[in-house]
Amino acid sequence: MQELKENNVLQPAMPTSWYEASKPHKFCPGCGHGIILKCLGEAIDELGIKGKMVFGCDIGCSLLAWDFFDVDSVQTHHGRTTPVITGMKRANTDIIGVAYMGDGGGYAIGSQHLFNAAVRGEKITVILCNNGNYGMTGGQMAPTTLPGMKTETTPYGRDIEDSGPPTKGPEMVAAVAPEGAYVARGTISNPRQLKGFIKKGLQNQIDGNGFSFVECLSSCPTNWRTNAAQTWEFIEKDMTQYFKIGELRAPQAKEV
Ligand SMILES: Cc1ncc(C[n+]2csc(CCOP(=O)(O)OP(=O)(O)O)c2C)c(N)n1
Ligand code: SF4
Repeated sequence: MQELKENNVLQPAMPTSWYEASKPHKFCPGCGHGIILKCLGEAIDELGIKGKMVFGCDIGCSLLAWDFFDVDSVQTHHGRTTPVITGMKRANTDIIGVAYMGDGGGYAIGSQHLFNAAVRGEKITVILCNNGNYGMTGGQMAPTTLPGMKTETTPYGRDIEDSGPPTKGPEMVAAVAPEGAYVARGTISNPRQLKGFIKKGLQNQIDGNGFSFVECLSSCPTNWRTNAAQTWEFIEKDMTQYFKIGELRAPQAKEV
């Protein structure tokens, strides 16, 4: 959808849950964070939950979203977004709490928080951006770096004999979360589907069912050192081959 701005230039319509004064956003050109946050913004709009939202972002490039939404927001220590949002939700069960983080935050330094929140079935929604590296600090190896993938700390490619295989977060969460969990993996290369997964993850919290987790395959062209075509190909061919797209746990059959 397009809308005319005051200067008569056509602009893409922004979700009303976005904070317009903070745009243009601060992510690099071609970064997937913006696509994930657009999906989240549209999902918030469509569910009509803007007034109830609390958005938490992590350290890593997700922190650039600290003023992204026109909702109560908090920026937390590395990987601690999950327990911070958990505490807020426990203190006020009326809120809809979203913890947003990178794969470094969620699967390395914050993995204990993600794992235990999932085990306890906390009624929050965690959205994790999997871009295969530590983006903000210059592209070091992350738990999700693919076998053979070159990063700043794996200049000859990730050797899984040394570091083990890449973490499959949704599979881990799906294995340990109690009944009522919603777990899915989407990709920025299919935003319509990704928005649907995020919407179901929010609806699951609205319904009070249990823990919700959506991993989003994403791009980091700055550190991957890829052009637009190479970026897309890496997500579509390499990432989705290892990280399978789809829903792993879905307690509700109803449409949202
Ligand atoms: C305790 C701690 N250790 C290390 C850092 C440095 N640090 C900041 S961002 C970051 C990487 C974040 O990567 P990821 O979570 O994958 O998010 P991305 O930037 O890729 O979106 C690291 C290691 C830190 N801020 N705090
Ligand atoms: S460094 Fe990577 S993850 Fe961070 S804003 Fe730039 S492209 Fe996005």
